Amino acid sequence: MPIGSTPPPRTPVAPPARTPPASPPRAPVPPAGGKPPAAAPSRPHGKSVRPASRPEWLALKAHGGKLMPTHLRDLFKTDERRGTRLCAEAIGTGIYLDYSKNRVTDETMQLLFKLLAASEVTQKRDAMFAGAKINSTENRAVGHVALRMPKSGMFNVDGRNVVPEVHAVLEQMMTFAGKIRSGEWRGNSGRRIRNIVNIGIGGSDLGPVMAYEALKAYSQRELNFRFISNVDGADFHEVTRDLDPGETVFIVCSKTFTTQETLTNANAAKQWVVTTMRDPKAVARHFVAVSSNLDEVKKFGIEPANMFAMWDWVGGRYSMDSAIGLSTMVAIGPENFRALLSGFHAMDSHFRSAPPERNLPMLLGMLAIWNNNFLFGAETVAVLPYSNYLKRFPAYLQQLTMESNGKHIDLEGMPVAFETGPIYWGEAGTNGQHSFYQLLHQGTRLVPSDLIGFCQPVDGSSVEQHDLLVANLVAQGEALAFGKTQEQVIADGVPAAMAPHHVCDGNRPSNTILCEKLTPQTLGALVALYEHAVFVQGVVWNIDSFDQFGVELGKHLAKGAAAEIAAKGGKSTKDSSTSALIKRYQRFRKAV
Ligand code: G6Q
Repeated sequence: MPIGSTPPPRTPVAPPARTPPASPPRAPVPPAGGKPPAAAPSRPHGKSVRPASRPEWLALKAHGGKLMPTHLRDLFKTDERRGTRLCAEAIGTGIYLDYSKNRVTDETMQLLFKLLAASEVTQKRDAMFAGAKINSTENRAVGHVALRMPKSGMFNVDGRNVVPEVHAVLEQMMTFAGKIRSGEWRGNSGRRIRNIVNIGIGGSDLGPVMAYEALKAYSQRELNFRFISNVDGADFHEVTRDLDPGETVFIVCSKTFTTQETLTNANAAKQWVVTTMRDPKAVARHFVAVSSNLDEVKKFGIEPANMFAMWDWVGGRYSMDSAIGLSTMVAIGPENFRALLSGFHAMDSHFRSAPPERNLPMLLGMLAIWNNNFLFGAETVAVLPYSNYLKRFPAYLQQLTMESNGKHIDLEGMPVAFETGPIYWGEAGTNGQHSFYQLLHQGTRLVPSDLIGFCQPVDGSSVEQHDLLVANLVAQGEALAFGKTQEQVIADGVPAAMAPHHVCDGNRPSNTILCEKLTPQTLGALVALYEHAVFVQGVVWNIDSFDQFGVELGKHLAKGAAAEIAAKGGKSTKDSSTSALIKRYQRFRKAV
């Protein structure tokens, strides 16, 4: 069967979307612990309609059903210009999005834009940029966009423009970064600093690690950058085992400065420095902090002058461009860090001004909703960057997307009646091609993919080698969309009996994000693209993308478990499984 013809009837696409029962008016979900429901959070944007009851949502549901049998081969065959029409560029960011390999028609896009309008995405976007407390469950403004505003920018939190404070911290960061990079900042024994170790976890780790890896080619190579996040002592041990504390500065990144893992590792580092250097005063020259909690920072022994402020209106997973990015600035230098911020800001401006049909975050966000809620019920999204420098980008995006939109309760405190945030995962291409791509091409599950690539290499790799990398990227998009028909397989000489094993059905959607070059500016724009796409999805689903109470439950229970492990005997307050595991652990730990 030639490419473009109707797919065989047995096309193994995704299982039908899980459709939760239609939602009659439901009572708000009571909080754990049987306490009476808290008062409904105040909503800054008036009353909302439940998303799945909107006529625009229902129209998309019906349209999705009709489009289900359509193959991308047919869509491309009937519109020769599809590949140049269904794409958009964010001018000034170097980012181009080709979304033509999604199973969408012009009608689909129109219906998605109608849902976007009915969900008041632009109004809520404007409310975010105006400093409204759109994180309503925590009654907080969502101000990461203020972190990259120029000095003349305006972002009011509780009636105060915070942009001057942002720039004051940036100046402080630049002074520190300059001193480390030039060698002016000396360790306690007068030695030059060669190692910078970031201690933090979650939003205080994933952004810095990803940015360092992504922009390594721009970094000052004689400086060593390392990252400690896990409370597993192995992380601290392996990171520090070959370092000289006299040449090492620790950046303790913790917005709250109460996070168990970070404080445990910071204390281990302090003990290591003080013991090895035999001087408690060494802390002053070997530790700086990024936090919003001055009291705890002082208690730890770090001088207030060596603390870089952040604010409660910046969420951890949205903070890589705040002082949490101090290690990034030391690595790539103040000028490159400014370029990173300008990339973020360029995408912010694009998000605020481009019409939906040319607005990259809106397109990416609405297409994710289409695949997730209407066409396939796709449960995951594969992020496939064709750049080895972006190998930590999937992990970074996992937190951004899943911590933001992994919610089942809406802004009214009611369970949602549809799937929300999909599972994000991925790996740098071409490595993934030789492992899990098999499932993408021939598995029973349907996995939409974001293929990310760059037109120019940043390192010393040859043009030929880079051409090969990009050839693989475009070939994968092609293979996912069009597959290989039975006729093609047989024409290649495969015996008819074996042909089914060789057939790739195709019709698997992908976005291709093709950027000019991986520069600090492009990285900023790319991250902001996903930040805003996540925002768009959260608004349409009517959930709070900026809280993370699920994460906090784990933090709380770990404290109780640690107390039971440390206690000698006594009655367990845990369930029989947890308590038996703790007892078994205590028995064997003692034996060791
Ligand atoms: C991010 C989350 C979470 C947070 C970490 C670290 O949005 O809130 O990942 O970043 O728990 O918190 P601290 O920075 O307060 O240590």
